[in-house]
Amino acid sequence: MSNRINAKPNDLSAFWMPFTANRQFKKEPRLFVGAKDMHYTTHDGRTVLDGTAGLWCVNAGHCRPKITEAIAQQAGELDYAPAFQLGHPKAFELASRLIDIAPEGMEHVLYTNSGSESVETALKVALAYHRAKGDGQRFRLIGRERGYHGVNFGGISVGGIVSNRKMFGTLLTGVDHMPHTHQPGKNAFSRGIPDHGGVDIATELERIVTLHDASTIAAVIVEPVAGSTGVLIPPKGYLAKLREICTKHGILLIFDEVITGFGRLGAPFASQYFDVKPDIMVTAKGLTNGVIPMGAVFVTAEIHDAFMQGPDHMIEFFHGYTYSGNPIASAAALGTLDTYRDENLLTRAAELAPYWEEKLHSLRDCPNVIDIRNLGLIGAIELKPIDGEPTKRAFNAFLEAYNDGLLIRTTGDIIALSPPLIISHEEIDELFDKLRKVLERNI
Ligand code: PXG
Repeated sequence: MSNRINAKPNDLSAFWMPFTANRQFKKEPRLFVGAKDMHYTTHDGRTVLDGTAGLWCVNAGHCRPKITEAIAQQAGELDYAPAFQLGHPKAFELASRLIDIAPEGMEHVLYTNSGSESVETALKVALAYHRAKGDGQRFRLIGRERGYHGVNFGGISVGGIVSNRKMFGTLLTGVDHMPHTHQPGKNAFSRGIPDHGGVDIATELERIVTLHDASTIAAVIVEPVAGSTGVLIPPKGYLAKLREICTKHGILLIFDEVITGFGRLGAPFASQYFDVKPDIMVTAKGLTNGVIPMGAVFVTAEIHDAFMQGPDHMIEFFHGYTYSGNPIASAAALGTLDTYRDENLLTRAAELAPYWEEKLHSLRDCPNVIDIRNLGLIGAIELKPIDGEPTKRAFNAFLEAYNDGLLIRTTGDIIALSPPLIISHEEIDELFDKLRKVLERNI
């Protein structure tokens, strides 16, 4: 208690920051104090071009009026309504609006507060669906190497990132992993969808099915494009083949569209972009433009209807959150959908993609660049690691870019780019000019 008296507003020590090199950060803090459209303002008064839409979420750009007004209005009208056994109009309106833009076949929406919770919700729906159908022996969940599905126990269990898993014990049992789709030997510097290996890599799922028997497998979960582990674009035919194998064996296919959802590839969802339909779709981030925490899980009528049995007064699915469909989050999401609709943002990435691709791949001649990949308004530049110091080269690039007024993301020695979907051609030029200058310093 006595410490409180000494608490200073600018003391950085109390906040243990997420996924951050805390000691480095606190020696040399980077704080944002404002944002508008494509730019952040830093605590030392500089402007930074947002090359990553925050953390892949601010798809409509920053501080957009329809969203901020919707939030302010809702906060003064109905701040909170209990989520269980009661409701409020905007949560229903939002679900209908979401179904309107969702891939055909998605008919119902469950709300969460983050991508991680959306993943847990999807996995639980999958297990409970099979059980509701009398197929409760289907308990296995299949993920993929280099998959990222958030940080909760289900998500790290099906995820495939060793540093996110190794500290946390036994995780979920009954989980297996498919191989990742990254084949730099064959597909380096592919423009858009890589040509090689898609069907063969997907067919590895058959091997896993043979090992465990299809009758024990509930669901397969993948990101249509793996984002966090460095933008791994699925090679031609991969997702369609996964769909075919899952359908053949009665296994549910879950698409984790936390990054690919809400226009990132040039269609509302990756499912539409690739023309492959999942049974369950996981979203968050762009749902509210990142402004208020919220996620949504989409399911087919078949899945939903399997739960609708027993007496009417009984709860059908024992799952949900205090903040499921929170009024202010729902209002923020509606303001976001209005903005996307009015500015055609859910398809804008398709128009920008050729220019984006050209500019991105023009960095091929920069020092230490060993691969470049892209799809929609996503790009990645893979750098040759510094001998004995993996991740340092990309982290240096991040720091230098930040000092030069450009926000990029790095993972391992990969630079990931995913700007707001409102970016102009001139801002794309500026982004790549700044990045070229950083890379040419041979960091
Ligand atoms: N699934 C996917 C595919 C994600 O990308 C999550 C689930 C979890 O979402 P929450 O809202 O619980 O964080 C994510 C999150 C990065 C980066 O730079 C990516 C994420 C989060 C933070 C940084 O790659 N993805």
